[in-house]
Amino acid sequence: MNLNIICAEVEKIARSVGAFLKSEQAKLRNTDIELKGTRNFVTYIDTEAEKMLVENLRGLIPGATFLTEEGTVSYAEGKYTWIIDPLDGTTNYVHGDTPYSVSIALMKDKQAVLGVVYDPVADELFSAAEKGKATLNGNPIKVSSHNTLTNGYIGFGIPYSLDARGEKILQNAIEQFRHCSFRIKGSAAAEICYVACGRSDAYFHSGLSPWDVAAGTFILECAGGKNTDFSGGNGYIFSKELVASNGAIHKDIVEQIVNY
Ligand code: 2AM
Ligand code: CA
Repeated sequence: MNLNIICAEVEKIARSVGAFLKSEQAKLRNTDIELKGTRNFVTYIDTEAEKMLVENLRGLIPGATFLTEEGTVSYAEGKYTWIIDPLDGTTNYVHGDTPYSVSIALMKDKQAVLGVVYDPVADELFSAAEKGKATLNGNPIKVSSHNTLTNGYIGFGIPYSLDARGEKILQNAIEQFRHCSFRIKGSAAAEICYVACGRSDAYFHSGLSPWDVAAGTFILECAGGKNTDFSGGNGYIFSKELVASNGAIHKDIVEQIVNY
Protein backbone atom coordinates (compact mmCIF):
# COMPACT_ATOMS: atom_id res chain seq x y z
CA MET A 1 0.00 0.00 0.00
CA ASN A 2 1.41 3.40 -1.00
CA LEU A 3 0.58 5.76 1.83
CA ASN A 4 1.76 8.81 -0.08
CA ILE A 5 -0.85 8.15 -2.77
CA ILE A 6 -3.50 7.57 -0.11
CA CYS A 7 -2.43 10.78 1.64
CA ALA A 8 -2.98 12.79 -1.54
CA GLU A 9 -6.54 11.42 -1.68
CA VAL A 10 -7.12 12.16 2.01
CA GLU A 11 -5.99 15.75 1.42
CA LYS A 12 -8.64 16.14 -1.32
CA ILE A 13 -11.30 14.70 0.99
CA ALA A 14 -10.26 17.03 3.85
CA ARG A 15 -10.40 20.03 1.52
CA SER A 16 -13.89 19.18 0.29
CA VAL A 17 -15.29 18.56 3.78
CA GLY A 18 -13.57 21.76 4.96
CA ALA A 19 -15.28 23.71 2.16
CA PHE A 20 -18.62 22.27 3.32
CA LEU A 21 -17.93 23.40 6.92
CA LYS A 22 -16.98 26.87 5.76
CA SER A 23 -20.10 27.38 3.65
CA GLU A 24 -22.34 26.06 6.44
CA GLN A 25 -20.66 28.42 8.94
CA ALA A 26 -21.58 31.35 6.71
CA LYS A 27 -25.23 30.21 6.81
CA LEU A 28 -25.03 29.87 10.58
CA ARG A 29 -23.75 33.44 10.83
CA ASN A 30 -26.56 34.72 8.67
CA THR A 31 -29.33 33.16 10.72
CA ASP A 32 -30.33 34.26 14.15
CA ILE A 33 -30.69 30.85 15.72
CA GLU A 34 -31.08 30.62 19.49
CA LEU A 35 -28.43 28.63 21.33
CA LYS A 36 -30.33 25.36 21.44
CA GLY A 37 -31.13 25.68 17.77
CA THR A 38 -27.53 26.57 17.07
CA ARG A 39 -26.38 23.42 18.81
CA ASN A 40 -28.80 21.33 16.81
CA PHE A 41 -27.61 22.94 13.63
CA VAL A 42 -24.00 22.22 14.52
CA THR A 43 -24.87 18.65 15.38
CA TYR A 44 -26.36 18.38 11.92
CA ILE A 45 -23.18 19.81 10.35
CA ASP A 46 -20.89 17.55 12.44
CA THR A 47 -22.87 14.51 11.47
CA GLU A 48 -23.11 15.39 7.78
CA ALA A 49 -19.38 16.18 7.61
CA GLU A 50 -18.53 12.92 9.33
CA LYS A 51 -20.73 10.93 6.95
CA MET A 52 -18.95 12.57 4.01
CA LEU A 53 -15.58 11.64 5.49
CA VAL A 54 -16.51 8.05 6.22
CA GLU A 55 -18.09 7.52 2.82
CA ASN A 56 -14.98 8.84 1.02
CA LEU A 57 -12.32 7.27 3.25
CA ARG A 58 -14.00 3.86 3.14
CA GLY A 59 -13.11 3.50 -0.53
CA LEU A 60 -9.41 4.19 0.05
CA ILE A 61 -8.62 1.18 2.23
CA PRO A 62 -11.25 -1.56 2.04
CA GLY A 63 -11.85 -3.12 5.44
CA ALA A 64 -10.33 -0.26 7.46
CA THR A 65 -12.29 0.53 10.63
CA PHE A 66 -13.26 3.91 12.10
CA LEU A 67 -13.01 5.72 15.41
CA THR A 68 -14.98 8.95 15.09
CA GLU A 69 -16.14 11.82 17.30
CA GLU A 70 -19.78 11.69 16.23
CA GLY A 71 -20.01 7.90 16.24
CA THR A 72 -21.88 7.66 12.90
CA VAL A 73 -20.09 4.32 12.48
CA SER A 74 -19.38 1.97 15.35
CA TYR A 75 -15.77 1.30 16.28
CA ALA A 76 -14.21 -2.08 15.63
CA GLU A 77 -10.58 -3.12 15.94
CA GLY A 78 -8.72 -3.72 12.72
CA LYS A 79 -5.28 -3.59 11.12
CA TYR A 80 -6.07 -0.14 9.71
CA THR A 81 -8.22 2.39 11.58
CA TRP A 82 -9.20 5.91 10.58
CA ILE A 83 -9.45 8.25 13.58
CA ILE A 84 -11.43 11.30 12.54
CA ASP A 85 -12.91 14.51 13.88
CA PRO A 86 -15.08 16.18 11.23
CA LEU A 87 -15.16 19.51 13.10
CA ASP A 88 -12.51 20.25 15.70
CA GLY A 89 -13.06 23.62 17.35
CA THR A 90 -16.84 23.45 17.60
CA THR A 91 -17.14 26.31 20.08
CA ASN A 92 -15.22 28.64 17.74
CA TYR A 93 -17.39 27.45 14.87
CA VAL A 94 -20.67 28.19 16.65
CA HIS A 95 -19.48 31.72 17.44
CA GLY A 96 -18.52 32.42 13.85
CA ASP A 97 -14.88 32.33 14.93
CA THR A 98 -11.71 30.50 13.87
CA PRO A 99 -9.72 28.29 13.87
CA TYR A 100 -11.65 25.10 13.30
CA SER A 101 -10.45 22.11 11.37
CA VAL A 102 -11.04 18.69 9.86
CA SER A 103 -8.73 16.10 11.43
CA ILE A 104 -7.99 12.70 9.85
CA ALA A 105 -5.45 10.13 11.06
CA LEU A 106 -4.74 6.62 9.85
CA MET A 107 -3.47 4.03 12.32
CA LYS A 108 -1.76 0.80 11.26
CA ASP A 109 -1.47 -1.77 14.03
CA LYS A 110 -2.25 1.00 16.53
CA GLN A 111 0.58 3.26 15.27
CA ALA A 112 -0.19 6.47 13.38
CA VAL A 113 1.06 6.36 9.79
CA LEU A 114 -0.78 9.31 8.23
CA GLY A 115 -2.19 12.62 9.42
CA VAL A 116 -4.09 15.41 7.68
CA VAL A 117 -5.47 18.55 9.39
CA TYR A 118 -7.25 21.18 7.29
CA ASP A 119 -8.39 24.67 8.34
CA PRO A 120 -10.69 25.85 5.53
CA VAL A 121 -10.79 29.50 6.59
CA ALA A 122 -7.02 30.00 6.68
CA ASP A 123 -6.79 27.47 3.83
CA GLU A 124 -4.02 25.66 5.69
CA LEU A 125 -3.56 21.98 5.03
CA PHE A 126 -1.05 20.19 7.25
CA SER A 127 -0.13 16.65 6.31
CA ALA A 128 2.37 13.82 6.73
CA ALA A 129 2.52 10.17 5.72
CA GLU A 130 4.72 7.26 6.70
CA LYS A 131 7.32 9.17 8.69
CA GLY A 132 8.00 11.33 5.65
CA LYS A 133 8.25 15.08 5.68
CA ALA A 134 5.46 17.07 7.30
CA THR A 135 4.08 19.76 5.02
CA LEU A 136 1.87 22.86 5.11
CA ASN A 137 0.13 23.37 1.77
CA GLY A 138 2.78 21.17 0.20
CA ASN A 139 5.79 23.00 1.66
CA PRO A 140 8.03 21.22 4.20
CA ILE A 141 7.65 22.40 7.80
CA LYS A 142 9.70 21.96 10.94
CA VAL A 143 9.48 22.87 14.60
CA SER A 144 11.02 25.95 16.22
CA SER A 145 14.30 25.75 18.11
CA HIS A 146 13.26 27.87 21.11
CA ASN A 147 14.48 26.04 24.21
CA THR A 148 13.33 27.88 27.34
CA LEU A 149 10.01 28.88 28.88
CA THR A 150 11.29 32.47 28.84
CA ASN A 151 9.83 34.11 25.73
CA GLY A 152 8.11 30.84 24.83
CA TYR A 153 4.97 31.05 22.66
CA ILE A 154 2.78 28.32 24.08
CA GLY A 155 -0.72 27.14 23.25
CA PHE A 156 -3.00 25.32 25.64
CA GLY A 157 -6.63 24.47 26.29
CA ILE A 158 -8.79 24.13 29.38
CA PRO A 159 -10.85 20.95 29.78
CA TYR A 160 -14.63 21.45 29.84
CA SER A 161 -14.62 19.90 33.32
CA LEU A 162 -11.77 21.50 35.26
CA ASP A 163 -10.69 19.33 38.20
CA ALA A 164 -8.21 20.13 41.00
CA ARG A 165 -5.31 18.93 38.89
CA GLY A 166 -6.39 21.16 36.01
CA GLU A 167 -6.56 24.12 38.38
CA LYS A 168 -3.04 23.41 39.62
CA ILE A 169 -1.77 23.31 36.04
CA LEU A 170 -3.36 26.69 35.41
CA GLN A 171 -1.70 28.04 38.56
CA ASN A 172 1.65 26.73 37.35
CA ALA A 173 1.08 28.42 34.02
CA ILE A 174 0.17 31.69 35.73
CA GLU A 175 3.55 31.62 37.48
CA GLN A 176 5.12 31.72 34.03
CA PHE A 177 2.91 34.54 32.73
CA ARG A 178 5.62 37.19 33.06
CA HIS A 179 8.00 35.20 30.90
CA CYS A 180 5.84 33.36 28.35
CA SER A 181 3.08 34.22 25.92
CA PHE A 182 0.18 31.79 26.30
CA ARG A 183 -2.56 31.36 23.71
CA ILE A 184 -5.89 29.52 23.80
CA LYS A 185 -7.11 29.15 20.23
CA GLY A 186 -9.77 26.44 20.55
CA SER A 187 -8.90 23.79 17.97
CA ALA A 188 -6.53 21.20 19.41
CA ALA A 189 -5.85 19.60 16.02
CA ALA A 190 -4.84 22.95 14.48
CA GLU A 191 -2.87 24.09 17.53
CA ILE A 192 -0.70 20.94 17.53
CA CYS A 193 0.07 21.69 13.87
CA TYR A 194 1.09 25.24 14.82
CA VAL A 195 3.86 23.61 16.89
CA ALA A 196 4.75 21.43 13.89
CA CYS A 197 5.28 24.46 11.62
CA GLY A 198 7.26 26.41 14.22
CA ARG A 199 4.54 29.02 14.80
CA SER A 200 4.39 28.09 18.47
CA ASP A 201 6.86 26.24 20.68
CA ALA A 202 4.51 23.93 22.58
CA TYR A 203 0.89 23.02 23.27
CA PHE A 204 -0.66 21.23 26.24
CA HIS A 205 -4.19 20.14 27.09
CA SER A 206 -5.92 17.52 29.23
CA GLY A 207 -9.33 15.98 28.62
CA LEU A 208 -8.70 15.47 24.89
CA SER A 209 -9.92 12.50 22.86
CA PRO A 210 -8.03 10.41 20.27
CA TRP A 211 -9.72 12.23 17.34
CA ASP A 212 -8.48 15.59 18.67
CA VAL A 213 -4.82 14.57 18.72
CA ALA A 214 -4.09 11.55 16.48
CA ALA A 215 -3.49 13.45 13.22
CA GLY A 216 -1.76 16.51 14.69
CA THR A 217 0.65 14.54 16.87
CA PHE A 218 1.76 12.42 13.90
CA ILE A 219 2.33 15.55 11.80
CA LEU A 220 4.30 17.08 14.68
CA GLU A 221 6.45 13.96 15.05
CA CYS A 222 7.25 14.09 11.32
CA ALA A 223 8.18 17.78 11.70
CA GLY A 224 10.78 16.91 14.36
CA GLY A 225 8.66 17.58 17.47
CA LYS A 226 7.80 15.54 20.51
CA ASN A 227 4.54 14.30 22.06
CA THR A 228 4.02 12.80 25.51
CA ASP A 229 1.37 12.53 28.18
CA PHE A 230 1.73 14.70 31.30
CA SER A 231 4.16 12.22 32.90
CA GLY A 232 6.41 12.05 29.86
CA GLY A 233 4.99 8.69 28.65
CA ASN A 234 3.89 7.86 25.13
CA GLY A 235 0.23 6.91 25.64
CA TYR A 236 -0.86 10.39 24.62
CA ILE A 237 -3.39 9.44 21.89
CA PHE A 238 -5.65 7.58 24.30
CA SER A 239 -4.62 8.94 27.72
CA LYS A 240 -6.48 12.29 27.47
CA GLU A 241 -3.28 14.20 28.31
CA LEU A 242 -0.98 15.78 25.78
CA VAL A 243 2.18 17.85 25.79
CA ALA A 244 3.18 18.55 22.19
CA SER A 245 6.37 20.53 21.66
CA ASN A 246 9.37 21.33 19.54
CA GLY A 247 11.32 18.87 21.72
CA ALA A 248 13.71 21.51 23.05
CA ILE A 249 11.19 23.01 25.49
CA HIS A 250 9.41 19.75 26.33
CA LYS A 251 11.13 18.91 29.62
CA ASP A 252 10.45 22.38 30.99
CA ILE A 253 6.73 22.18 30.15
CA VAL A 254 6.42 18.75 31.75
CA GLU A 255 8.44 19.58 34.86
CA GLN A 256 7.34 23.14 35.49
CA ILE A 257 3.73 23.23 34.30
CA VAL A 258 1.84 19.98 33.83
CA ASN A 259 3.46 17.39 36.09
CA TYR A 260 3.00 19.07 39.44
P1 2AM B 1 -14.08 19.99 19.92
O1 2AM B 1 -14.13 21.33 19.35
O2 2AM B 1 -14.20 18.90 18.88
O3 2AM B 1 -14.98 19.77 21.10
C1 2AM B 1 -10.68 23.19 22.80
O4 2AM B 1 -9.92 23.37 23.94
C2 2AM B 1 -10.17 22.02 22.00
O5 2AM B 1 -10.14 20.84 22.79
C3 2AM B 1 -11.04 21.66 20.83
O6 2AM B 1 -10.20 21.04 19.91
C4 2AM B 1 -12.04 20.67 21.45
O7 2AM B 1 -12.58 19.78 20.50
C5 2AM B 1 -11.11 19.92 22.32
N1 2AM B 1 -11.72 19.18 23.41
C6 2AM B 1 -12.11 17.91 23.36
N2 2AM B 1 -12.54 17.48 24.53
C7 2AM B 1 -12.41 18.51 25.36
C8 2AM B 1 -12.68 18.68 26.75
N3 2AM B 1 -13.12 17.69 27.52
N4 2AM B 1 -12.49 19.89 27.27
C9 2AM B 1 -12.02 20.91 26.51
N5 2AM B 1 -11.72 20.79 25.22
C10 2AM B 1 -11.91 19.61 24.66
CA1 CA C 1 -12.39 17.73 18.63
